[in-house]
Amino acid sequence: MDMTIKELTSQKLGKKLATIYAMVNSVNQTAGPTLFSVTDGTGTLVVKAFEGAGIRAYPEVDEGDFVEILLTTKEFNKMLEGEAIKMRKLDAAQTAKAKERIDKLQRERATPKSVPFLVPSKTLDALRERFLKAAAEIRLAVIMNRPIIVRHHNDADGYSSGFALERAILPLVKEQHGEGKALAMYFNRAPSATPFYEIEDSIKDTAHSLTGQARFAEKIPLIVIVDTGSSAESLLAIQQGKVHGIDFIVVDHHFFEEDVISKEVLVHINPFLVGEDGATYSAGMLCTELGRFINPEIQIDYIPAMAGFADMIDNPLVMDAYLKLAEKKGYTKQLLHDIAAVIDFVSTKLRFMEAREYVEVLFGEPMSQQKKLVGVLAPYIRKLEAKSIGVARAAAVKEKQGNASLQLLHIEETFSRGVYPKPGRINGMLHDLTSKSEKKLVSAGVLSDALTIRATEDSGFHIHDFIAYVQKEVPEAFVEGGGHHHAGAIRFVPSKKQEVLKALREYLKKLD
Ligand SMILES: [Mn+2]
Repeated sequence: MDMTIKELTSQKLGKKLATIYAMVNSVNQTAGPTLFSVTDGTGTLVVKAFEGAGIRAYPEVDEGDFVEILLTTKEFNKMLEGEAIKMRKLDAAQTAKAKERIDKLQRERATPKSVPFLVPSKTLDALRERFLKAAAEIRLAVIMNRPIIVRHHNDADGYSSGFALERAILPLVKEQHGEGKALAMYFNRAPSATPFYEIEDSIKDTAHSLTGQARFAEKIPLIVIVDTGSSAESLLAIQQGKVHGIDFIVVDHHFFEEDVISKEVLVHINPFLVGEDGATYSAGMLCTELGRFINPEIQIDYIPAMAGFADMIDNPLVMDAYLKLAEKKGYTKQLLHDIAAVIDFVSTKLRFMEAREYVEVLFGEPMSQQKKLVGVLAPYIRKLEAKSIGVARAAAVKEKQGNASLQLLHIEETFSRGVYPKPGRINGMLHDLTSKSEKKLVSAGVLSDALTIRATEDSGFHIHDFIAYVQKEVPEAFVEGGGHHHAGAIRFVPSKKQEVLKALREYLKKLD
């Protein structure tokens, strides 16, 4: 009886025989039988064939071939497995027909349903086509047994973005491959230490994938970069991955000077690409909306509000609407702020670990555990924050540059190494406090090879103008950086620190 894999897995075949027509994804020789992983567009099935212990069955059938298999099925480790009675390679004409049918079925299955956004927003409306395309590519990767790697910024918004996609994608992987090992093999989420996709991460991701391909016939992955990736700093790392066949999707909300990324990736989502402001939409908000296109079943409505608070998103109407959704799930504004602080704190401890199960607790699975964790850690974190604020206030140096007030905080001279909060957050908290009484304020946390900067709206400070200025005035400092207009960071050659600070003072004088 001719059957599809979906029919096989949804009905019990018992002792009866069935025939399927499928493409071979991979062939693995074990010490016992040969394992053929096959797909027919409706699903994937591992089919065992036994010729003798460790002897390759059907040696004429290889990866990429189309076959007719007469088989029985049985359950193995909670997963349905086929046992081949007979396998035959299809001829050229049959292969062409089968390929066309499978391609069509896979594309159809990959096409996402167009769901309404959680909140009304013209930014989201302008990005709708990109959301649909990204969701289709991600769904197709799952259907084609392609591993997916999500790389995210290592702060609360970045984690929210990565987790939202994890919640959307994992159930699809489970449906495709069953539980167990597959969940680790076909989906991976990991934080990036830098606020861009760096060449080191790119080389490691690639090396890992090539090993998987050589040893286990894994496919080359689709990498989704979130809460980072839009700026030119990620270009080399993306191009490096593409050399090896990796495809990329970027979901970001940070400003970029020039769009050099779109032409390199399958889909690029960023409010700035459609004339909107990325400071009004965080990556966690965007990824939650994208997650709903990938998998409309997900229940993560509280994430956008938390991610928005974490990134201090300036968009009152949209934030109110997201907060209402979170409140319906039992999350108050205070609790969301506390969760964001706990995620930020934990991210500094986990560093490069994926920590899937721990992150699930952080995000409220279950919510009772999340609340307990916040109850233990949030007071401790607030104490650390209060201490750093006290230390920072005493150590900060203020100077007048033109009409602007410059507040300098020398991080390394003031704080122990690796102290929490991170320099960017300490500088941000100090800035928020000082700006209550000071107009035209620019606050800079100074490190030996970096500045983290916050500025008030009325200061006229613009991180990208400043970067252009210092690049022109002190070219030998090799300044790079980015961020939002009034919040950002730059890095430079350590020996040019004094020249960079001088350029900052001169830039501020010119703002009048
Ligand atoms: Mn962000």
